[in-house]
Amino acid sequence: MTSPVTTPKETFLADYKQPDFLIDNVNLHFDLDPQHTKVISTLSVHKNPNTETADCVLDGEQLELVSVKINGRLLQGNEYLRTDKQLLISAVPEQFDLEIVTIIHPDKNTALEGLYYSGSLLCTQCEAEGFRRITYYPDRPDVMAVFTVTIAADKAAWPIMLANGNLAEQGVFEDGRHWVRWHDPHPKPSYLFALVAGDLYVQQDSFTTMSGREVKLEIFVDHENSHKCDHALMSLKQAMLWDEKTYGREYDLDVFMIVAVNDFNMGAMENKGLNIFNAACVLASPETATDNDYYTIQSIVGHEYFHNWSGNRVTCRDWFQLSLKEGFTVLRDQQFSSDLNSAAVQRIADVNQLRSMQFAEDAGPMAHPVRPASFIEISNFYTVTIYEKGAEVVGMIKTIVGAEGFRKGTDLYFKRHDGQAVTTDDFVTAIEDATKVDLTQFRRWYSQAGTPVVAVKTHYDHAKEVFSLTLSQTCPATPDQAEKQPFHIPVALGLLDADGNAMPLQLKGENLAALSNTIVLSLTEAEQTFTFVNVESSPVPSLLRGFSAPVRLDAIRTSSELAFLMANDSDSFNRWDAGQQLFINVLLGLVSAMKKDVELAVPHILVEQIESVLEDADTDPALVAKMLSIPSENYLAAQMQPADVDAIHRAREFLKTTLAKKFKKQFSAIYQYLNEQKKAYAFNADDMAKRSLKNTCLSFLMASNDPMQTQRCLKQMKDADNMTDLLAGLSLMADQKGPEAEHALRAFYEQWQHDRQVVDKWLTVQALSKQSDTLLRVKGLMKHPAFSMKNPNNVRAVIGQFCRNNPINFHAKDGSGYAFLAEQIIVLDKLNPQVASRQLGAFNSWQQYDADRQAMIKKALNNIASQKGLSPDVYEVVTKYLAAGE
Ligand code: 7ML
Ligand code: ZN
Repeated sequence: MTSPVTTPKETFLADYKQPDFLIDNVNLHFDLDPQHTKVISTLSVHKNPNTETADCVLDGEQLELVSVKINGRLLQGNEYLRTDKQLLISAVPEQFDLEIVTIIHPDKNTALEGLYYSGSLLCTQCEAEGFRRITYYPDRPDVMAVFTVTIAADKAAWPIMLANGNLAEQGVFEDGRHWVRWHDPHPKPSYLFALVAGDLYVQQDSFTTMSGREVKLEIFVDHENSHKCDHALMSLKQAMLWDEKTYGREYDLDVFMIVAVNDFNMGAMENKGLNIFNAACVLASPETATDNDYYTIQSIVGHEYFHNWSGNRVTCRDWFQLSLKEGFTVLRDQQFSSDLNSAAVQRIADVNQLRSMQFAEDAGPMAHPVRPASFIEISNFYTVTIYEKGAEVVGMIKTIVGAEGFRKGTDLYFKRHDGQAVTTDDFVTAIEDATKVDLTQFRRWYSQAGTPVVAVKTHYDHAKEVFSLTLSQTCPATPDQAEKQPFHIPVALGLLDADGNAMPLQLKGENLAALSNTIVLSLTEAEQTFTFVNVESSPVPSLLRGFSAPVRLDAIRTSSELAFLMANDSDSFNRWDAGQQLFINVLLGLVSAMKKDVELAVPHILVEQIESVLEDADTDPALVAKMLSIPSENYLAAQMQPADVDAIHRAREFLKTTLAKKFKKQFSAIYQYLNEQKKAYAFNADDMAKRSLKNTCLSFLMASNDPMQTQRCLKQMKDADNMTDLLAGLSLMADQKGPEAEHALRAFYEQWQHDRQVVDKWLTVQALSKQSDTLLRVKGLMKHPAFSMKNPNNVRAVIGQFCRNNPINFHAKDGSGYAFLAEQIIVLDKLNPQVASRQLGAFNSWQQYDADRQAMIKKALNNIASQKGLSPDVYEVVTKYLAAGE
């Protein structure tokens, strides 16, 4: 393997040092132009009294340097040192004004970091280290300064010019140019800086805060999207109110702005007072956005808004602390969604995502703790571990200290650290100080990677009426950590009697039974026994209720126990979970039956359970839809070593078809009933639940291979007044062969070709088709005028979806999927390293497949690794993947 010219450097948490220079005020002046933007930065700098170094080192990449002045004096070329990443000025005074003029080229910026040109828009993305592509600066989050930003540009081309904070002044020049000045009074790190300019439509609204201040709300979008703003504005107002009620957090500027942009590396960004969103994560109309889109938009708008406190007012000391703001903010957005919609559905979706993505990350070559100890490229650490596991970790703290204690803790955290850049440890300490709960051992969740496995043994003594539960924990080794110390694991538990009723929970040594049907045990040792007394009959334990900890439960439960829990548990999450485990057992059984060449059959016990789920379809349609969803092929693959891609696919199809045929009458009746109830589209939990169950029924009906059902599907598409029903129909059609499917796809494109968000859906539906010629089709789509490799949403819609969510085609026996991905990554890395590196994630679990496939993937990885001039992003991931195979 050849390495890049200079091997990218690894950064270590243990090497953290305070900044040598601090900045009080930043004055930025932009002369905007897509080809050639001039940036004049004036900094008031002073030496950090706590450090020694006298050299002032600033970060800067891909900048043209025009001039450097200290206290108004122009420096000569020999008075500073420049590398491709830094500017070093030696022998500076204790305190000085520094003026730096740089030139940048937004139109050449395909990496979409720093200031870039998107369509006819100029916009920025600075997290984590994009600000250094705008000007030389100490681009680290523990340097917080007050920013004043002046933007000047041609008025006709750039009528709207935005930056953080409040609008201070504006004016026009005589030559047709104009200028605006923004001032943000809250000190902030450079990663929260933002600038947007362009010809945009604005929709306005307002919100009155808990102290009675009126805040102006504005959303800026392309003119063609003017009808897609309502939902985001509504979600924003809901988020503002929710954060006041739930966390006592009030907004702190006169205006809150949201901008939608078409080219964006991530979902969105919480820049102070000026959140920038990927257009796909903020724009919605019933005709163009699905229920899922509406739901996600609400949660992302919430997420970015909540960062105003968890991230902006209190920020991260360094990037190893990323989960300080992200884990906590994800927990906050999950709570928000849960409070506004169905709590059970939200929890199921979160756990599904955690198990399918984060558990895989924890078990793979990129495994890292919630607070990593080192990285090469920080952009690679915006991971499901930092976000999703990070949220689980904060959620466990809440479970351990209780909701009230948690609120006291977060109040203290915000008060104590307002305006500071702090660590995850400071967060935990604030909770400890407010609640007097000792979280010393709990802190291991931040430093140890890997998913703990909790094994369960039970014993019931009939004569003594004693039930004992022995829990033991282990954690598999991860790349940098062979040995693990025991975690503090909160295990929520209930006991059910033979009739499915809750039993009293009295631990030995306690005088009374717990008041609630669920108690939280603290598992802190490698093995621990919990003894319950006065247990009148042999109980069935319901363990880890609500998924109280991000662990794998290794409980040997028979199908009948699972069926019993599925039918009787009062915890709806655990009812769903028991159903999923039953599905998994059945599917793995089918896979081994296939290998032995015995005739396939779906066990009666599952059929019975599905029957009773369908019987009360109208009590909770949302939950019923979740109960009917068969675990994904990817998730099943992770339960099998080596994973047999083809057998898993066939088993899943067999199960679906069998259930579809068995319950055709029921599916048909529920479908019809819900379809007749249909009214004009509205986004609310009730209607969403009904559409979700209706479309689940339709997907089973289509699996019954009855041509009549195809007609039903086509009719649904024809009658649909909303994208949820239309797209559900189209995805089902795209799995089929023949002229009807082709026609449906063509008609859809013709109708929606003017709408980027919808065209991306059209691309995805085709990339996910189970048809065996899908890779060919994907390659064709990449030549379609609607597709550009420079647009991250296009890349994700086609390449990302094909490689991650179409396992039967991506893992084709001939290795064509692997070769395809490698080729695309090589092309992408030259354009946009962050996007390239993310796509590489599709190879994360490469070692779980058979020897032939592993060999082909290894070849693909070596192909990537041997390229000259790889970005640090791709370099880090590809070398870690390859190292795991040695
Ligand atoms: C998570 C974000 C990023 C990266 C957004 C970029 C963000 C960093 C940014 C949950 C909901 C919406 C977006 C994201 C996400 C990966 C995921 N600070 O706010 O975290
Ligand atoms: Zn975030």
